[in-house]
Amino acid sequence: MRALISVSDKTGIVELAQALHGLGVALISTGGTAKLLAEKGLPVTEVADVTGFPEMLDGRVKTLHPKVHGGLLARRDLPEHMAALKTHGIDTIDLLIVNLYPFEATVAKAGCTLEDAIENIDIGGPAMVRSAAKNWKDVAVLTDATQYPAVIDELKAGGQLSDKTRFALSVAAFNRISNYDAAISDYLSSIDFQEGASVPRRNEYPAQSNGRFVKLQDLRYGENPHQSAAFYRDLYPAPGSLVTAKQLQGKELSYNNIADADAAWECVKSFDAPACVIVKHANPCGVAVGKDALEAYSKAFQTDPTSAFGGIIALNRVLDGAAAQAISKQFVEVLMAPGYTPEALEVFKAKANVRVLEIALPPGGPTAWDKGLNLSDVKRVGSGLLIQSADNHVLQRADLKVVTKLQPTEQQIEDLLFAWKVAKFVKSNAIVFCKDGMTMGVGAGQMSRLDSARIASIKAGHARLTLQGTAVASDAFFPFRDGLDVVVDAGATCVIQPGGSMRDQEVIDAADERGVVMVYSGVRHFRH
Ligand code: 93A
Repeated sequence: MRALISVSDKTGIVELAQALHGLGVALISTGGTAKLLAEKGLPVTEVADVTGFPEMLDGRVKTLHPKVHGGLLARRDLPEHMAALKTHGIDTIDLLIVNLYPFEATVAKAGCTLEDAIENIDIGGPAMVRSAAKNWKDVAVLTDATQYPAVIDELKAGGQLSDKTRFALSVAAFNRISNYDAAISDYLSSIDFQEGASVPRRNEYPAQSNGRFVKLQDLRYGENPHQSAAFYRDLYPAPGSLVTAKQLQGKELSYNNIADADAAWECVKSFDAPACVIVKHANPCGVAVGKDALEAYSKAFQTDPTSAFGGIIALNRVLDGAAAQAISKQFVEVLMAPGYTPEALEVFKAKANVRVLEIALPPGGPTAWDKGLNLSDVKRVGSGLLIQSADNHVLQRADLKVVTKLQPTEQQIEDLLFAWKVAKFVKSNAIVFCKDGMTMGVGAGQMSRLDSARIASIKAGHARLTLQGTAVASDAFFPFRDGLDVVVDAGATCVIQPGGSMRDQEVIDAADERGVVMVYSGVRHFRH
């Protein structure tokens, strides 16, 4: 039996080589590894003596030779293969022990130059590993020091390795190569290339992350207890995204907690002013801005105190003691904020179950942070995937087009922009009544826009809020005038909607007839 040993990480290699030698295995090795083994008194043949070629190009070409790959790839059960080996004077290699140039560790070091990274891309090692792993029926390949003891034990016990062991080693080898290649591709994708820069500038959040995910945790169960689930994050998460959160206290997050927390966080971080968002079943049931966290929360809570029970609450300001006191009066599942004062943390210490998350807000403010990031939104359908870019459209004041005779007041424009911002985070069909920086009624997730409008006003009634003088946002156009009539009947005096219906004129005429303002956003925000 012949073994080829070529390792960068020499951990445990001497012991392994000694054991193999004791079993009568002949050893072949590359420069550095051969030197170490020879120093330990082991008989070892240099690969250069096997190939008849010196290691060249600074070691870039050491083992890339038919005498190596022929010895690894030949099928022992095919006489033609064995005859070809004989013709070309090639001996079989039955055991391959390789670990690769430390690419991952090299690029993890601060100040790593591009040149250093490139030199640490192993070519010959993975090539041999692939050859051996492909020919697993005849060749065993070891790619990690943790595999050495069991292989030695098995060889000592029976003189050879089982098919099962060789197959498992082959699978592990291909997994290693796949991770290695992904690390190279991820590193190179992260580089913001600049001529002449030896230490490359790296984009912390490269657009390209190979769709790779890192498991954060197994979850107790999925949306329902009979479903299993786990939580993964992107290899390079977007700054300020939920996966970057630190849990300061409370019970373990559940699948539904995480889904709702994401909705609340995405919504609250779209506001500049101090804001609070309360989410239940993936929909905001209260959103408000205020002079501080306390006022924002108090207003958001007023929208729908019934639904807020057991809600997920997100704020875009450091939570202070006063706001914490107010929030602690209600049953809250998850609390999210960019920070907490010691007083606020003290308040929640007494409520050990409340999951308190701290998440840094993304740099650059609500409208800047996700630009240039290739964020995508993924939905599983049957055995397929639907992938789209994230809905990161931010409506500007200048985008508004007034279509009615009546012009909006300054206050109405403010309310309309606020309502539009919220509607983007409400499941379709979304109808959102707002006034003075707070939601007054939210109609979500109905199959008919009319029903969403009716539900929003019913809910306002339950919360004893008057809809007189409110602004309404509709996430998609009104196909008929009836939807507009419902919101105006409820008290709305201005409406924002995308426009674009065949019956736009009918709806504009209705708005003029009812004496309300209507503006077009020109964009739609379906959310399903
Ligand atoms: O530079 S390489 O890509 N070219 C090769 O032909 C080659 N063969 C083995 N790197 C190559 N190796 C790698 O050298 C192995 O994967 C291992 O990591 C390392 C061992 O070198 P040494 O025995 O000289 O320390």
